[in-house]
Amino acid sequence: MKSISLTRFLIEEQREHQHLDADLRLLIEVVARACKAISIAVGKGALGGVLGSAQSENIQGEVQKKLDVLSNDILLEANEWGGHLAAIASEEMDLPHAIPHRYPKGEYLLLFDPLDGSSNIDVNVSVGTIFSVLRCPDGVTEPTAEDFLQPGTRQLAAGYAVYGPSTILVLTTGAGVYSFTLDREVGSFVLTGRNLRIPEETQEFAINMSNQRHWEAPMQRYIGELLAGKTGPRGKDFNMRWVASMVADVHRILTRGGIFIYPRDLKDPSKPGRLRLMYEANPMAFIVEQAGGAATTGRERLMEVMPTDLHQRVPVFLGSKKEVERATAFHLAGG
Ligand code: AFP
Repeated sequence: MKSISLTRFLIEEQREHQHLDADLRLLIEVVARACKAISIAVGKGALGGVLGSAQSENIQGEVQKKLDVLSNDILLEANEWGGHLAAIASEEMDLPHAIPHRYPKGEYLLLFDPLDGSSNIDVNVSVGTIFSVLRCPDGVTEPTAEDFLQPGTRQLAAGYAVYGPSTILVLTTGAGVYSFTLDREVGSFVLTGRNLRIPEETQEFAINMSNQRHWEAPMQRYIGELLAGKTGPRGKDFNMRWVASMVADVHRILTRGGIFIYPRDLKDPSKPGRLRLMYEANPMAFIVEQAGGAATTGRERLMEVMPTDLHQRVPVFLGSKKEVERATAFHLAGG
């Protein structure tokens, strides 16, 4: 069978679907090109001098790795001059990045987590890039943080690249989920998965169990049932996986099902969760829903959360529909 490049796929999508115009197509291609550059940097590891800390902190107060900073720079540099964007927001930057005046501006807003799972870089475990695309509100020429505060339902495209044994780009523009594997020799992303579907049921869960003592009662109840296995109320054994790179955990769920949970944590009541709504939760929720799964905060649909802050955190429950619905029902019942 003839291989289909990302470029060809996008051009054909543009012909068939109204929702993909030339600028959005260009945007996705540029992000994919930046992901190739990040993939090369990640792949060089110690030989590229990219491991270790950058000796700086991001807006979240987290120590930045050299690759966090490099990946952010690669994505900014690739995207600011093409004329397709109105502004860019990144998990690694306090405020949105304005498009320099010397370049034309477009109508899209791009958000990204340039290198998700960065605690895994130095130990040679999969990391990734997550991105989301929104439309700049009408009439806004100099977008500020407020202009990005749109619910996930308004996303026009979302995707991630996972830098694992192979580099895979997963993409949705609201018409199903497609995956592309990087052909390293040719330097091109090739379509390798069409209309990906997450099985509705699963026997696998992903959670950081070390936080268990800080969880709310509904979480304790839900996980308790899974851990009880065959002889418990669920009548079956569950397996557990936790990579600690959301991209890798979500990619596994997209491939073979499962539920991913980062719940609210009473360890620090000021933080309603660990993961960022705009850079991690919303794009992954869009992908998961497009693949037939579900994504909630434990209490409401993730993509309907009205953001109040560019860097806000949320609890995340996503993956196989029936499991997410069960965990959510426990939370709504309050026990
Ligand atoms: P970083 O990109 O800041 O390393 O965070 C990764 C992440 O947000 C997400 O990818 C993981 O699921 C989660 O953190 C892992 O968190 P724990 O270290 O608490 O397990």
